[in-house]
Amino acid sequence: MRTQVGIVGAGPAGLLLGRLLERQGIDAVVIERRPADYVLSRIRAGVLEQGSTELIDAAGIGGRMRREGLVHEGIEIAFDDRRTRIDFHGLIGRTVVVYGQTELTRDLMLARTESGAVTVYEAEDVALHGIDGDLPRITYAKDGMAHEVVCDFIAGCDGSHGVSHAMIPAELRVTHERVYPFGWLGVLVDRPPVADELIYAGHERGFALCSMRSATRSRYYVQVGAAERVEDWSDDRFFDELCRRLDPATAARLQTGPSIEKSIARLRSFVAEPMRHGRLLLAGDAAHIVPPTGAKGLNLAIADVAILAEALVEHYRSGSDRGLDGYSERALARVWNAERFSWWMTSLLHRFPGTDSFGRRLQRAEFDHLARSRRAAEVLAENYTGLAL
Ligand code: FAS
Ligand code: PHB
Repeated sequence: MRTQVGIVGAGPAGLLLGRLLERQGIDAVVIERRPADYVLSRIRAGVLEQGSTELIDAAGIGGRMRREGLVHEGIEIAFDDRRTRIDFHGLIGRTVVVYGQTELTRDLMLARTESGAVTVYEAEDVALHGIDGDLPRITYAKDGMAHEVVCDFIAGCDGSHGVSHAMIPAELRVTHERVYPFGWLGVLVDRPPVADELIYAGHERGFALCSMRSATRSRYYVQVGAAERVEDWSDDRFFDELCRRLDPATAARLQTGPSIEKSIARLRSFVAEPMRHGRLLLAGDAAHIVPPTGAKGLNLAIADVAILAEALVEHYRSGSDRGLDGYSERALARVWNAERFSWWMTSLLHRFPGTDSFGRRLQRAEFDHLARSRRAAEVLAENYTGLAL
């Protein structure tokens, strides 16, 4: 098979890149190792930055997001017995949209099916070749047959467990990582959300987050130890712990119910540089990971893809590689800003094992400054709603 851009991975990064290229008449084939249903079954992000929603609109797949997504003008942040609201719209005139990653991925898959663009699911033994030459190739096996896709470029959108990032030569590759000594136990439940907006709670017992997917479906998280196992957490134990980390009025309002999904996400910050080598370009989790505290992971993947699509269109339209040559540096500038913000939100709101009284009082002072200073709140609002793409 021959295509212009071979895309490895049918997560949001790969599918959105394919969509943006298709809209510009550039042919792309997506190669995914899992079945489509499996990709959709993974419960992940829930918040889209304003820039992300505008790009999704521009890609022509924003209809359902605009109908079903929830526009949020702010978030609540609690710290022990104190609470403050960060009014994004009042402070900087921007908002976010609560719309699950699963739904965005579903919209992207449908658009791709309707356009007839080629997506190969359940591809086995996916491998990349010739990225230093002019005609890189993707090989894979399916139904016992060997296949090959000859490309002009390969976009590695295969997430943190993919094969693409390892194709950057070890002597050129620099990685930066911070592993946090805790994870997030998340529960999805078909009950109305406890509040109209998200509540981030930094409590003595640990972090908690009250989020949602719709007016009838809620998403809750509690910080748990790094060694915790999901099978040790019954629904009752989860909701009991969640309520102990919320203020009494909120806890009293919370409607519990049987979990329809329950999982633990380990938290880490990770960046692999550069995001390009030869004809291979990395985007999304294939190049970087952030703790979900700042709701940046999915939005970073979208931002990478916006920059990459622009660079590929420039190459095919004008023959210039200025965008491609600058892709890694431009994408990484935004990645590191998001890494900093996600690390800061995580450091502010989580209970770190071994933190002494001084460390805990520093966290409280950080919260008090945020609650008291309009400028501090504006900085959080600017980062949470996303810098302009
Ligand atoms: P993805 O991992 O979504 O997609 C990569 C795709 O590549 C997958 O479908 C995978 O099957 C495929 N693949 C892997 N190896 C392959 C191979 N060798 N060949 C072919 N295909 C291959 N972000 C937030 O903003 N908020 C959150 O609350 C949040 N929660 C998260 C919880 C968890 C458990 C995880 C893991 C991530 C979470 N994230 C969150 C981050 C997440 O949303 C990612 O940022 C987002 O999925 C990034 O999208 P992609 O880069 O497309 O990577
Ligand atoms: C979610 O709804 O899954 C969610 C929202 C905000 C975050 C992390 C996760 O920061």
